[in-house]
Amino acid sequence: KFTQTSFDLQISESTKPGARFILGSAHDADIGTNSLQNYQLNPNDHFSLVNKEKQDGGKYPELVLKTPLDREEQKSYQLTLTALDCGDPPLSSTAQIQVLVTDANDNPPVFSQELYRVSVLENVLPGTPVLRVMATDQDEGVNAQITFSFTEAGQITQFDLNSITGEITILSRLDFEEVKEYSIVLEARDGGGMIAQCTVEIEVQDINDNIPEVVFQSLRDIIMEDTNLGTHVALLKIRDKDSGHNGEVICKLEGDVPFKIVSSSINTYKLVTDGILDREQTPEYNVTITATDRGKPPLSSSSSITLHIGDVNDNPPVFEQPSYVVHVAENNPPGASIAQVSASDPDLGT
Ligand SMILES: [Ca+2]
Ligand SMILES: [Ca+2]
Ligand SMILES: [Ca+2]
Ligand SMILES: [Ca+2]
Repeated sequence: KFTQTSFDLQISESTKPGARFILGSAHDADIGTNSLQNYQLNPNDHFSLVNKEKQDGGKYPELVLKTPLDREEQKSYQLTLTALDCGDPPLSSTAQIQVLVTDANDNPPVFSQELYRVSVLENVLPGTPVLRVMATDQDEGVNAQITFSFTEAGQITQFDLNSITGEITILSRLDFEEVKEYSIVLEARDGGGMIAQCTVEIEVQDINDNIPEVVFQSLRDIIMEDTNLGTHVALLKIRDKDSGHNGEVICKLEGDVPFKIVSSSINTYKLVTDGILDREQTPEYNVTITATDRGKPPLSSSSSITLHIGDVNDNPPVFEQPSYVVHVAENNPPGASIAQVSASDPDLGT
């Protein structure tokens, strides 16, 4: 008879094969061959039994681990221990051995993906969630408790990571014109110190947040009024820091002026004369160029210059009257004024 009918054993899954565990012995009231001879264990893959003898001849069983345990595969075993005597017929009694496999931290956390990719608009507000990484750990308890962190936390200023949930949020404003993509290495660490890493790639998407600019270059201060048609007056440079359609700019000359713009290379236009200039009629022109990008919605800006028309002597002097009739009395003293004529000239200067 066993002194107890069941045994509870706790064996760590990290226990090496060959390890022995002492079990309680049974008592047999008989003596000789009828007394207790042997212990047996039901056949199983992981455990075997050795019969040990005490100094006083009493026998006791030792449970031996044959092959490694894995709590993640099977966390308990029910074994049956049988004690036999050598009587005829042999008598036996049984006891249950309940083996509970305790956890060892033998599994690192595992991310649901090695690489996470996400894209966000450059104008997302701080606090906006971007992505959530996930990791699992097959162990239990503290050995499966995961905390997340950035591997190079000191260098990451744009994003925040919740160490418990794995959620990444925007910490400060992004700018596509400055950084188009972030590649961040993340770490998951379990309570036993095992680590896994994953990479998060955050692609920043352009939005139309830059107004196109018009800059006048190589401007002539004065354009002579006899300048030939098609003469180059100024150079225009267009700038828009956005990309794609958001940075594609259409230029337009406003109003009815004797000039036109001609595209000369990408984002460069020439302002050329395109009509008759007449200083005497229009001494200066205000030329306004509007640049509009192709974003949705489009952004635009205007820039103006004043062009001064230079004088050319293209007008003869003109008398006020085509002919003058003067009546002069006789016997005038020499030198007396007899009449006044006047002429004017619309040109400038002398
Ligand atoms: Ca673990
Ligand atoms: Ca484990
Ligand atoms: Ca733009
Ligand atoms: Ca932009």
